[in-house]
Amino acid sequence: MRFLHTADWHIGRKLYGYDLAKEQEHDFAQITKIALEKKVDAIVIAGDLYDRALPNEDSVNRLNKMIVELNLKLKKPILAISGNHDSAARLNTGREWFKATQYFLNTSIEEAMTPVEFSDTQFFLLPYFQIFQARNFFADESLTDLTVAMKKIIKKMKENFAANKKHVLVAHFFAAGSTKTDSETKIEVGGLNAVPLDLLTDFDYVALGHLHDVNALHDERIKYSGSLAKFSVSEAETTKGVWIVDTEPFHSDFVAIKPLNDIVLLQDRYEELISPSVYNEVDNEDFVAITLTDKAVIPNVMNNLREFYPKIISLSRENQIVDLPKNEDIVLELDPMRLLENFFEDMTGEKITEQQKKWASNSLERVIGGEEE
Ligand SMILES: [Mn+2]
Repeated sequence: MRFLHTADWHIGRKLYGYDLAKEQEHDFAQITKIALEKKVDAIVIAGDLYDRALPNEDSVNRLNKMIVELNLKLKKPILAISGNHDSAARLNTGREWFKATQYFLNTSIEEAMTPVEFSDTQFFLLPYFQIFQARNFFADESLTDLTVAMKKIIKKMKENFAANKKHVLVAHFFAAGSTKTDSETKIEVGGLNAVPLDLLTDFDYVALGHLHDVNALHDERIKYSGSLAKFSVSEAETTKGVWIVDTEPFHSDFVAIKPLNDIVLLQDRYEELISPSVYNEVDNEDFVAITLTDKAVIPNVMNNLREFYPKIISLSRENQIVDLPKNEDIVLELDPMRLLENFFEDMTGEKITEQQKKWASNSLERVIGGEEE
């Protein structure tokens, strides 16, 4: 069979305060086109459908429209899992009747043990999970290590392997040896560590979500599709797209999608940046990240540059940050425990104790499920 592998749509995501709704719809339209042109039998979405656990109404409407388009109008089966940004419980609502139209959406470890079968392939849809969920599933209090948990999960999946079928794992985690970009996990507390690749060799293909760069990992059978759109300046030069995977004979092809509005990196002197030969080359709708090479002070530099580049998402000097657009993402990208420690010290003048840290870390573990990358 042939399927399309995508992930990390993050519907509702903002790029440094700019709404990405139009960009995401444009990218989705291309995915739809690729699915039709390549005549895929199914669409795999490897987690992080939404950007947050409580998406706003607009985001819910937009994702629903996309699923309706693929699943109801084009009649493409969908195989999906919840990622760490999604609320598993919320996505799970409707799971039973989604199945009626071949929209398979798993949000728990237990559901992942029963494969979804299509022609020659069994799909094991393993959502993002936290270690306490593995502890509960196996009723094993001693289970504190991700590698051990993954070993047990895969062992249990293999009990359901049909010998005459191909086996595809769909999952949302950080695979060992992968490289991260700035728009990914900054919150490690309570989250999962790296999964060793040698645990995954029993699968014919592993369709991963979580990391946003398709080049985060280079492995013939274990792949990240990367995110739907570019979500940080560090992804400016990456290519977005989807994998088209054939199970027999095995073959995979990356098909690129072209962004509606790209992230443009500019590094130059101020005088150059405000000359027509430079700014005329940049589309007004593109997001621009500027590095100034000047040493002198330039009064009102951000406002002046905005006349030529309306959508500046970052402005820095070669060696130091001068100014940044208002950006709620920046604080969120700091490690939350570090933020708390700093805050505690600022407020009380004392260092936080180990006991307090443990309490805070446990509380955080319970709430961050939907707030990481
Ligand atoms: Mn993600």
